[in-house]
Amino acid sequence: ASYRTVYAFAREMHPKTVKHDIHYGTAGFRTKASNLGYIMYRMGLLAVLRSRYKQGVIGIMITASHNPECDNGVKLIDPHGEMMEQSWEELATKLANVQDDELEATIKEIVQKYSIDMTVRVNILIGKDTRPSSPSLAKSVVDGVLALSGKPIDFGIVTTPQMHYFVKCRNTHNEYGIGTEEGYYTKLVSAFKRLRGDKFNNKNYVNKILYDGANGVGARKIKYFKERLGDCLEIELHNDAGIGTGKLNHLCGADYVKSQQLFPTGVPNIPNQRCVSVDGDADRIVYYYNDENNKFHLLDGDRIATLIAEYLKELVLACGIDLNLGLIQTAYANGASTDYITKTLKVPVACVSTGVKHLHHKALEYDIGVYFEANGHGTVIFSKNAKDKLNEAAKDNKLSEEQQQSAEKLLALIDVINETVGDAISDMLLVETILNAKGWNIQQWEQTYTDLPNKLLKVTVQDRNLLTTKDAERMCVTPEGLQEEIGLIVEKYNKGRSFVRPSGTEDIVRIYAEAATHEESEKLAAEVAQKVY
Ligand code: NG1
Ligand code: ZN
Repeated sequence: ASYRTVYAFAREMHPKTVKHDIHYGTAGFRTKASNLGYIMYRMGLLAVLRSRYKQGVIGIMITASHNPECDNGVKLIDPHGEMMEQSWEELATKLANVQDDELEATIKEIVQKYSIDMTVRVNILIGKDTRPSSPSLAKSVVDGVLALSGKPIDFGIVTTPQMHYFVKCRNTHNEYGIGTEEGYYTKLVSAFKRLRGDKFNNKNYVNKILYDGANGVGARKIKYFKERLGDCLEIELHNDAGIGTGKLNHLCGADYVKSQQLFPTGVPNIPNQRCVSVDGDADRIVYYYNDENNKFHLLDGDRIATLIAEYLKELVLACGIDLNLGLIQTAYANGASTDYITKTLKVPVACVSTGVKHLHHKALEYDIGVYFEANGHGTVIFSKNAKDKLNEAAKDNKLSEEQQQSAEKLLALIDVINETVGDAISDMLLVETILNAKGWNIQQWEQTYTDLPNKLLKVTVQDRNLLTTKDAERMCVTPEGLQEEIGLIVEKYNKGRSFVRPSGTEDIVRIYAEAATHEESEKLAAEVAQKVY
């Protein structure tokens, strides 16, 4: 009987409105919000199937992250709090594109293929960002969940990383943390306070930060942190415009700051003042400041990753436990950061394809896996082995006091970190903890290495899928001859490096170039772009 409901609902309330196929990409489905009603409904259906199959709680996040306010999107979250497994992305694409009258048959196919028991009672957690289109899209998701007799649990407006956290908590019987907003704030803030102790300021570190909320959910949620952090860390909030003002991500936010390499609007320009920007769903963060000559300085995801890796390595050494630490980057990582990590920090670096799921997956191979995309999306994950050993060490009276304390510090750091996915606010608390521990201002952090000037371009092509790549997207395979041409161009530049790849989230090809000087990096990017058309 429930299959009948599926079709009736679809036909009457959520009919397919778009003719062309749309794909579940690196960030789920993402397009103009007005085209997404039926997709949301169908993702509600899919979540119930996935939940019954995995016998666990599944999450659905409605957001288009850093994209313009008129866009929206949806992605599914697996029981461990990770992005939905890749094999099911194809099912998502299929279910999204069939005709309304093929929905029931498609569902039956999935049920049969995966031997899904359709009588299992399941909970689906639903969260959304601040976009004006999100409430009605959330209703469509709820209808999808109900059509297959699942139980929707609405978390209202939350950040993407909060959703990942809730899902993980609910699937681990609150062992990871309490699966509520309050539980989330309490876990992160109490660990942060434990690490900071009563030394709010330390040497050159001043406990004040300007925070650009991108006029989105990151602005809303930081208020809960502010209340709880008190004098421990002063967060001055900017870009907190209300819902529907059209200002979301506009001339501000982490994506704007990183891709334009510009100071955002709406944040006061105070020389040498440490600032951060988060993106529209608060899973990315970048640091920056303007110096006394009004020159802009960006400290991006690579910078955050190196700071974290260095500090964790120090602590692991100090507690004398044998844990392997690795750092995972993508081809977009600045060459200078890779050099610094491998040669100076002597931490092994792996390079994987763009998309957080690839980084996360690779990071699981280490006891401590630090992963960041240059754009500021990343986190740290700790293996069970690492956690067990640290818990033992913290209690082991045969160890020196310093060793025990280092283990305790690492355990507290684990609690500041949202291990499920990149989390702008959690990452900020982690960076602030490290800067405080080192007694560093932002300039000292920046001095660890010098970024190579770089340029990111995008070009629109007829069919971006004609471009295929290998070697973690650093080389292109087709069109034939393109890689050789790029190679010849790159050779002409001092410290030149360039690669092209089709975007997984937009209908464009991206071109990245870095070289010894700013002018050269721009010229190199432009020359390579010429070859892509
Ligand atoms: P695409 O559009 O595939 O380049 C972009 C980002 C990714 C990732 C995803 C998901 C760049 C160059 N690419 O992917 O790093 O964050 O969006 O949001 O920043
Ligand atoms: Zn985002």
